Amino acid sequence: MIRAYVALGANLGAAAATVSAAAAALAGIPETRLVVVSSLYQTAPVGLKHQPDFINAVSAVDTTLTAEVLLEALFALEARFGRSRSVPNAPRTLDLDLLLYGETRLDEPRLTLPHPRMHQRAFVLAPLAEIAPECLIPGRGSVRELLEACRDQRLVRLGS
Ligand code: PH2
Ligand code: MG
Ligand code: MG
Repeated sequence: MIRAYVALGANLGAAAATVSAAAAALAGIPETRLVVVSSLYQTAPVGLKHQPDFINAVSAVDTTLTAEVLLEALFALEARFGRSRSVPNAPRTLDLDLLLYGETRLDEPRLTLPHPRMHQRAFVLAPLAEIAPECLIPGRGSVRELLEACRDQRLVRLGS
């Protein structure tokens, strides 16, 4: 079993309902157990500024799938929740990102682990710190310390 962490984000439509439903749907991925889901957070958009706030959360799962097959399952869930891929960072009904897959470090065209920007993003680090306060990001450091460094990014914890 590998412990993996998945980031969930949405900023179109009923974003909170979508993120909650998608988190629950992680339990339906084969060979995968949903361990815990963080609270929902309302977060200022990072990157493209002029778009609605996001709803973000992070889930922990235990899986015997490979990272690549787990990623495929996440893409399939995005599609099920109506995601259409337009330009990078555009508003979306659902974004699921594989953040961590055990301690794996990987740099492939389709998949980089740890997620290459997670250590700079409060919208990932705050929910991750909530469910895994002792978590270390391979090559980057402790989630707690990294979160301290992005205090300026606006976010509000909504409860789960
Ligand atoms: N996702 C992005 C870009 N910017 N900003 C917030 N607050 N939340 C996100 O999930 C997010 C973002 C690209 O996936
Ligand atoms: Mg993303
Ligand atoms: Mg994505």
